[in-house]
Amino acid sequence: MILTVTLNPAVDRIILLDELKLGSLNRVKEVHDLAGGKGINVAEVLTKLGEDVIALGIVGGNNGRFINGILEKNKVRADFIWSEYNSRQNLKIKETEVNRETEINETGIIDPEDLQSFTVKLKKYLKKNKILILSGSLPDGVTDNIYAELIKIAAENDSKVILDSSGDPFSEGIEAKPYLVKPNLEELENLTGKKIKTNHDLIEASDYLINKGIKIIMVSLGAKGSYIASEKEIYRFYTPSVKVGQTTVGAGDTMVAALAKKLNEEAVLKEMGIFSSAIATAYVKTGKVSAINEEIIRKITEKIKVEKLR
Ligand code: TA6
Repeated sequence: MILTVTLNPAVDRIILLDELKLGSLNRVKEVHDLAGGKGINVAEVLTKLGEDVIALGIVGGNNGRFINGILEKNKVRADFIWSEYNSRQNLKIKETEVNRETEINETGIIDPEDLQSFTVKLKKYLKKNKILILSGSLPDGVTDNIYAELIKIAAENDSKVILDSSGDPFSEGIEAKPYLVKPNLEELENLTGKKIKTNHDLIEASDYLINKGIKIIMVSLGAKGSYIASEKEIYRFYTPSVKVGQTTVGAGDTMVAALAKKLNEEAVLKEMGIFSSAIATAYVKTGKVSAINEEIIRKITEKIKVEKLR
């Protein structure tokens, strides 16, 4: 079974309006509330892909009950630690007239005791489950080295970790040598301190991480496709351009889910890269996980151009 960890889950409140007028009264056209937070989104995609997965993390309050209820309704297995604090709410403001999306993500907060209870539970799950996905930001109440600590615990249990985060939690996590990381371009530039404009820059940046002990790096390049690297092989994928169905927010989570599925199947690097690129493109095209099906994935896969760089 694959484990996902969301230390900072969220109710994603999607607000649609014509155009946001700052400092004025805005009448909302539509509101949708979703269970969110990166690891939770990954668990939803893995469930849709038919994988055995369980969403772990720390939730609380009415927002926590909402998140847990949505997962139950969508038959996504979860086993959360319950905090006294209400889980956060993240806003996604979609301006339909100007085709713009703004994310306003709350910080979130948990109690240090919640983290201790979570770690005890995680250790029990790691005895039998060997793929662990650590995904998303950290709430207040958690230090930036938590991902590094959880990666060390996973290593003691011979579990492979996929890390998808940003900032200090991500850079500190990388020092603990997770098996696979999935930075976007900006996160990769922040890690290496260098601008990335060419395939050569991408190779240099991924080798920087490989030399730190990371086995696989998958970089999402948005509309420019994606890139996957290991010590032995590197591929660049050029995905077909698609009209954005609803949003690009969450495409990275679908890519992580697809990588975990292929890692679990012990697929070769090229297949991991093609499948995860196709899934992320399918998500952008359809706008929701529930609309992704084998036919869409097959059609997109056929149009992906592959460039072998090593
Ligand atoms: O990628 C989409 C998403 O998981 C949304 O659910 C939204 O809640 C956000 O990302 C959370 O990301 P963060 O980095 O704030 O944990």
